[in-house]
Amino acid sequence: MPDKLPIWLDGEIVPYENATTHMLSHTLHYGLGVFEGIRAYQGKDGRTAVFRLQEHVKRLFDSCKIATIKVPYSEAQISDAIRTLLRNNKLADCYIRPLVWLGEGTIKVAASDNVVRVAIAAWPWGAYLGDEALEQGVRVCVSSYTRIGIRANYEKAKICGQYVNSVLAKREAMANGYHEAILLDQQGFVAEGTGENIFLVRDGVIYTPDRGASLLAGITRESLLDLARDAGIEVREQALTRSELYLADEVFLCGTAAEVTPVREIDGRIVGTGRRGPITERIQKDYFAAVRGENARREGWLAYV
Ligand code: PPE
Repeated sequence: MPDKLPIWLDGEIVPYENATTHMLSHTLHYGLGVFEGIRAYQGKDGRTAVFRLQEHVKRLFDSCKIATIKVPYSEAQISDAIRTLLRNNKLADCYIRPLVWLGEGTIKVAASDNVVRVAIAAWPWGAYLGDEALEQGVRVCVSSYTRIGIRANYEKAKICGQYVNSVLAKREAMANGYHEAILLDQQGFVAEGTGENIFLVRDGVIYTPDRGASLLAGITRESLLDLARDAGIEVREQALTRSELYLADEVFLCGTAAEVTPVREIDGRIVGTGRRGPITERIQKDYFAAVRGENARREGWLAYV
C-alpha cells in the first residue's frame, strides 16, 4: 500500500490525509472515472525516468474521451504534475496512479455538471505478483468470468467501472489458490489477465492476441513487441485459444505493474519445462534494460524526472 506520501490533487500537492472525496462523488456510485498505471525507474546513473510517460498520459486522455469526461488540464500539465510529484516526494523506483473522477454535483446518471477531479498518487511498489514471480513464474487459471465483449466494454479505455470484471476474476483465482486469472473473450479466444496482457511462445515464435480484440492493448505489450523485433524474434498478433495456451513452450504476462512475469502453470498443466523459458528471460532482460535506460535505441521511451 502507498506510504503516506503527499498527493497531487486538483492542481496542487496536498498531504496524504487531505486527498479525499465526498461519498456523493458520482464515480463512487456509477463507476464513470478513468485511471492510469505508470512506473518510473532509476537508472545506473542515478537519474529517474518515467517509462513511456507520453503514451500513458495520452491513453488517460483517450480514456476520458471515450468516457465523455472533459479533463480540466492539458496532457502537458498532467505530465508536468507527475514529474513534479516524483521530485517533491523524492521517489525513484515507483508506481504512479493518476485518477480522473466525477465529484459532487447531482446523483443522477448523466451527471452533466459534476465537477471533474484529478489526483495523482505515487509510491514505491515492488513486483506486482511477488518477488519470486519474476523468476519462478506464476500459477494461473482460465477464469469462469468472461472478458466483457466490445459491444458493451470500451476496451481501449481504463474506465474504473469496467474493472469489476477484473476484480471478480482475480478474487476467484486467488480464492482457488492461483496467482492470476486469464479471461477468455465472448467467442472463447484468449483475451488477457485481470491487469496484464498475455503472450505465448511456440517453436521460437512469440504470439499475442491482436490489439483489435477484447483487451486493453497495453503499452508494455507494444514495447515488448518492439523489443522482440529488435532481438530478431518473430512475433505474430493473432487470435489464440485455450488449447494453444496449454501447448505453449512458454507463457508470460506483461503490464506496467506486472512488468514481464513468466507463467509456470495453467489450469494444473505445466507450461513447457515449468520454469522461466529462454525467450521469456530474454524479453524480460531487454525490458528491464530499456526501463532503466540501458538501451540507447529505446532512450525515447524515457521521460527523465
Ligand atoms: N490489461 C489490463 C486489463 C490492464 O489493467 C493492464 C494494466 C494491462 C492489460 C497492461 O497495460 P499496460 O500497463 O499499458 O502495459 N494494468 C494496470 C493496473 C493494474 C492494477 O492492479 O491496478 C497496470 O499494470 O498498471
